Amino acid sequence: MAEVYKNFIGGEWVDSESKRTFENRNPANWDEIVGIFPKSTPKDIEKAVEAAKNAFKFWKKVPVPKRGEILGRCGDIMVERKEELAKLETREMGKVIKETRGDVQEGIDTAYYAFGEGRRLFGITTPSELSNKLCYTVRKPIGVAGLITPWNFPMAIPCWKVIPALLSGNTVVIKPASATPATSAKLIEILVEAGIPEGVVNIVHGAGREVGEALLAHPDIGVVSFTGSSEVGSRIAEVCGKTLKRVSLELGGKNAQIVTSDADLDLALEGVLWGAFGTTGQRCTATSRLILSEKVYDTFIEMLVERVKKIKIGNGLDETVEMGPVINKGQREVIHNYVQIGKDEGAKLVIGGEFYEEGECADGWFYKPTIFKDVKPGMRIEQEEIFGPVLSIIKFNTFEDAIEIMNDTIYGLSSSIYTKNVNLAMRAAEEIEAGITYINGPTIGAECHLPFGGVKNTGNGHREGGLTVYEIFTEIKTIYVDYSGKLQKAQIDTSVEK
Ligand code: UN1
Repeated sequence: MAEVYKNFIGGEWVDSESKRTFENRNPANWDEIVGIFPKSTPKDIEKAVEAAKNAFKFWKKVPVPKRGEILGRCGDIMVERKEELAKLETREMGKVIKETRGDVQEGIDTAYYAFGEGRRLFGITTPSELSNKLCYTVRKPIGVAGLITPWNFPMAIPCWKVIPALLSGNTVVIKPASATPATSAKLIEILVEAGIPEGVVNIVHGAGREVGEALLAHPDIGVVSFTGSSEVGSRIAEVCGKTLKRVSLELGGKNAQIVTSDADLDLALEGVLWGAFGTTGQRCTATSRLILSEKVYDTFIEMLVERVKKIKIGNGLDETVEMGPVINKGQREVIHNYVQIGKDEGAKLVIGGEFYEEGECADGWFYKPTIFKDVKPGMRIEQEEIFGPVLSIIKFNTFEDAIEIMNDTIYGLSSSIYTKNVNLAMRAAEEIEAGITYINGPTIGAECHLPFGGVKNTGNGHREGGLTVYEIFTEIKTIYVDYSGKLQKAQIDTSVEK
């Protein structure tokens, strides 16, 4: 039975003023309706922002460790409800249950990290150039945060944004992806149960074009955080630029794994399988390219294809299934279209490249794990983000070539190298242009207490996660305290008194 959800505005669960609704469905079984949600309008956004603006007046004054305690309790509740949340997430997003447990765990980690950070949130103290004067900085909240989240991590990414925004003392209006709104609604429920006061957190469901735009454009929103495509990100930056809002963007990727000839090939194989086909390739951090040494090219591809043939595909609620469907029909068409482009460009399709016409997998948006070899640098399948289970293999000769292929993209989120040669590993860490480099690990698997984000068109210079996320959600205030009892003039009183 489909559950009916509402918006949460000013401490109350309410319908949209439009009275209209939309539904979301299970991508593994399109007949199954997961939930029914309010189809909101800019008027609902208006109300949510107003509630958040009022709540900001007191929330900003709550001591940070107290805010942290509430967020810690949110982590506790998520621990208790982990299994139920993971199941719901698999139903609405499609990824396999082991992965949705991981997604919820990332939310829990983020909550506990914030709980600890609530007792730090450090500023700096530094000497003054004048005597008897103290200089220090504190972190202040910005105001109302407008958060727009994607469908591929329906729990982790909302947590990455909502939790540090709240710890910092901001109030929040979140618009989750309309493909996966149920998990985010549960997060709000949990925050309320944990003790977040009314108005501090608000959720408005609906389409990006209608409610997302209204949120961005609202003059009372102080900071926007968005994860999604570079195309939408650029539009968001434009809208936010007009009203000089701070905006943090986490956008596309075309991540690659290099495998050198001396690498542990079995390990590299496990890495690329997990990186390329985990989450059905629908991560910003997914391994979309494999840059393979010519010395191991044929052997490694043979090993890879043998293993890919054995990947069990199906409904992610089955514990034995390794790969679920893609999110919806539209996305499957995008993927299939790229496969056609790859063929037309002259890349060699070695496995996959089709969807299921019959059997259980025909009930949802499944796509076979797909590998192209002999992909040449510059081909569209080598350059453009596909966001699906498609891996492009490119051959390299020298290490320098491998790095050049790796870096020749407009994106720069994640990257990986498998090698036993410590010099090559360290050179890769130094020379790869990306926000994240893994040595002997796949391109996926970021931990919540480390900075997350990328260079070039992957974003606009911010980093979520770790301490760096607090740069996004706080303003720094510099405080000078002169306890000399006299007027001291900086830059003017330059003499050193005895
Ligand atoms: C994303 O791909 O949008 O590192 C986020 C990872 C996850 C987060 C990915 N922890 O793959």
